[in-house]
Amino acid sequence: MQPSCRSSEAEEEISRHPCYSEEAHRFYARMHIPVAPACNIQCNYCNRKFDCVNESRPGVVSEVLTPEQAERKVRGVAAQLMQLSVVGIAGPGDPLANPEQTFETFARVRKQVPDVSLCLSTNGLTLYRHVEEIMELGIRHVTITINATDPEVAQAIYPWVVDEGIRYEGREAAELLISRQLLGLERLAALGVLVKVNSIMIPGVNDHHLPEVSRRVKELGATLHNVTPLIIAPGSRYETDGRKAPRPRELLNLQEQLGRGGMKVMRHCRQCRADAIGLLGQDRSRDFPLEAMEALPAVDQEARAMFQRELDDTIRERVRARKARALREGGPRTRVAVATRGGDKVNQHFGHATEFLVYDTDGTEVKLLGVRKIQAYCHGKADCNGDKADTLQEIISILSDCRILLCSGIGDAPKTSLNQAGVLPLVRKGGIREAILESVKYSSYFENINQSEGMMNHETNRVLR
Ligand code: CLF
Ligand code: SF4
Repeated sequence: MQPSCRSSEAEEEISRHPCYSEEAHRFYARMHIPVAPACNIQCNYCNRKFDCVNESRPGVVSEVLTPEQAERKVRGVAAQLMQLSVVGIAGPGDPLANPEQTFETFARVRKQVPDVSLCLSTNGLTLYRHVEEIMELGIRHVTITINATDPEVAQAIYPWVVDEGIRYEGREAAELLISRQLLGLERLAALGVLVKVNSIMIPGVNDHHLPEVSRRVKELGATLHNVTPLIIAPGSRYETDGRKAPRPRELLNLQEQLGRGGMKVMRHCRQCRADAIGLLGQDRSRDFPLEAMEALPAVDQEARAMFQRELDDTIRERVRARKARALREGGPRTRVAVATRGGDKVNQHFGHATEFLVYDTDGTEVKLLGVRKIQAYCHGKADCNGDKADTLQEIISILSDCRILLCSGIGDAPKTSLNQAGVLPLVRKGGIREAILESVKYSSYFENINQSEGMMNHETNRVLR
């Protein structure tokens, strides 16, 4: 295939993938099917009682499906969820430690719903052995979790790996895993597969090393780098060691550093469950119980195609408009946190939010900087002592670089505390972009009043509300 054909094909494949395209994640949905329970390595942040932490929220347990059940479920979901564009296998263990179940499931899905993209997420230990099957099944998106390319660093993350019945430990385990991950990446990228690399930022272990990881995986052909904050599974080695998640600002700085190195960086990852269904940030898995799938109508391919063509038009128009409004370089920026349940809307109460989307705006353009999980900190000190004031302080420190917080509702106590910390909480509903642009206008107005009348910030907010 000519390189230009390959690149336009890749662009099209990315444009409908909610993880590979920031724009697509507002419109297109993914579905994870938990068919892979076993794992062949040990990560120090993982506890096998729960789902694979590399692509899932820790502390979550998914019910494992057989390939036949998974097929039934995908068919039922595709019949109802027209925006379903990707079916992924990301656990609950490592998909390639369960190759029979994983590839049988993909083959069944490919037959039943040919229009969805197949997506595989793996620790990469045995990836190189499955390149042929991946190509034959037309799996175009593969994620490898690579936390280190230096065995010295990797040793502190992986105590052991098992390959073909042999257990490797220490440096030997680290060297084997890294060499296999890089080999798999290189082979797939050379064949035109869109390889995303996930890395978990572990302060004091690999945070300083991730720019080198980014450089190396880019060199080998990775399309995208997704760095997510360490979230420690209960009962894991890192929990015992007292390791901590990075601060949001540290993660943001690292992502910006990687971006400056020329790598495309994913900033909207939601660390999904291994059985998640819906738009990123939404989990509708409970809306699609396996028992209800039999009674559903067959998948209407024509209706799906028509629906998705309309979505494509909407996305193209948004991208065109965004480019036309390109950020004015050097203009003043305002950072805004948004509480949302998805759907590209401000629609979440402050008290119920488990994450905030954080944007920068110059008053004309709005740019997503990343997702800040606050549930992550619930595994920390604030949650353990059950003290609401501590929890609030934790949230405020996470949002301390934001000028405005948008949510659909907020109580008096957090409102006052946020104001005192210099974060202006505003109650808004509706589209995120519109709400951000409108609120930035308001905030400037009230800042002016503050200056001329010497009013306190929290007073102006009371008037605004
Ligand atoms: Fe799933 Fe992963 Fe495929 Fe996406 S998720 S297997 S690439 S379809 Fe996406 Fe979820 Fe982040 Fe993964 S937001 S955890 S990056
Ligand atoms: Fe756990 Fe996933 Fe690591 Fe396996 S690869 S040990 S399931 S985090």
